[in-house]
Amino acid sequence: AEERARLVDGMTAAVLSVAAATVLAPGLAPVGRPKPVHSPADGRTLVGEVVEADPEDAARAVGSAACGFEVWSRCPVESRAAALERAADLIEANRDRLMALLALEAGKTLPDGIAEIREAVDFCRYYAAEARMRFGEGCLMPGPTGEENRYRLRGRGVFVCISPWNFPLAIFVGQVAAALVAGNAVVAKPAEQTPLIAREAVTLLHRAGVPEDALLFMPGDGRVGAALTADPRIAGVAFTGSTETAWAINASLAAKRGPIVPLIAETGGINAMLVDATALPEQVCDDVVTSAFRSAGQRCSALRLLYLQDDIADGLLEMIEGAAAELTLGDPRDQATDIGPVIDADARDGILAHIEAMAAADRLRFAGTVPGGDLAGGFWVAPHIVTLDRPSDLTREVFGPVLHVVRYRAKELDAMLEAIAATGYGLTLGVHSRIDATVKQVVDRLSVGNVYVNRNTIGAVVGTQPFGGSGLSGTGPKAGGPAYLQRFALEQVVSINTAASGGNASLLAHS
Ligand code: UN1
Repeated sequence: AEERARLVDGMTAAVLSVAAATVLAPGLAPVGRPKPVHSPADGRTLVGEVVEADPEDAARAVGSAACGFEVWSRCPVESRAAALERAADLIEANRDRLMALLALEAGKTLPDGIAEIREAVDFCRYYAAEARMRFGEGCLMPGPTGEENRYRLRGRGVFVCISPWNFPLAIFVGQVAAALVAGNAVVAKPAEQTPLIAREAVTLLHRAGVPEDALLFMPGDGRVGAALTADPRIAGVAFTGSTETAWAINASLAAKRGPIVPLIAETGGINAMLVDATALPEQVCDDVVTSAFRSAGQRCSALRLLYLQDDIADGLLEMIEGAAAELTLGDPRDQATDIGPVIDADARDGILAHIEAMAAADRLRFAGTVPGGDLAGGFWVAPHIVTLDRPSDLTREVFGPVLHVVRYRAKELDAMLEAIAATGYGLTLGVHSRIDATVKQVVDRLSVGNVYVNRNTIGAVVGTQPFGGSGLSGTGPKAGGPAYLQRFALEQVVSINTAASGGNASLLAHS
């Protein structure tokens, strides 16, 4: 217990006095009143302060970034990639401080914190390697003698990156790193709930060699994001968050500007897992608990709707409830903690309202317990299991540790697949079956971005399991995959009459 207390105190001391200020232009001191940021675990530990941006300052940030773009886009791809690799090294070197911030500001458990830092580092290194292969002088296309045709990728201009609070380091860094290495300048707007971690990432990227005017920082609420995406000078938007916000950004891009710019959106899901009677019960139990309850269900990849074949449903549900009852909710800095708080009071109230509605309809089957004592003022939602008659009873994504269970008979499999397709979402899907034909039938029927067979449905690995969905779940391309950088880039083909030119390939060298 003493060791535990020392660890907790040490982590708190490591980050106190952190400040996140708007960066609208290099060297410009922020104005505005600092706002305190408190830990979601107890609602009162002061993590640091943020000076938020004024939406009216969006134009200035985009203007600074437009100047930054002129220089940054002309840097050889090798120096942009090298800057990302230095940023990866710096993130690793600052691991303890970042872990502490992830626990304190975002309520992340230690295993989730470690995984998130790993993912941020992987994004930097992966996109650096991808950029070296795909950008630069470009590739020669086949063509007649006397002519050189070169296809190349370049930055587009100023990208706006809007990131979520549930991966405040990994997704923030992933979006920004991709946009930067492709040759764009970036105005980054972190989630309102997690500006301090994002500010640390910006500081490390600047220290790694990204010029200050190639990466501007505008913490604040949705009005800041709306002002940025309405600016006619921006060249694209990368967004991860709710489907509703992606919809609004899309509408704003369409309405407010003539030229079409890309929107790279990664949004929500009503993610399902199908379990048939041939599945291995222990494996299913472990994977369901991990997918539905770990990270307090605050992942867009998390499991929401579990389909159990009725022959095995009772036994499995008992096992799952037993395992859920073993989970410890508590201080995210404590090694014994499995699940931390949800992000804020609004999140908690929304999830609890859903649970209450389910309880009123007599659907509640299991409820875990929340911590009290020092943590009573935090934002806690215990794991819950509810049963539904029909999958269509769940019409929206509930972003918390609530598992909805539907039973099906073997002959209803097709109808269940139709029901999953009918949600319109397509992010993650789990299948537990030892019949190959069933797995194939499920995988082929559904247009889901990431399908997991006989395993859990979270924690996609950069470069190995590119991540992202279709339909209401996002536009693609998948983050951490080979198509991602291209969407941040402008394609250009340069056709040269070599006989009438001074040289050939050297014309485009160093671009
Ligand atoms: C998100 O939750 O916003 O696979 C997306 C996973 C994560 C999900 C990130 N990469 O669990």
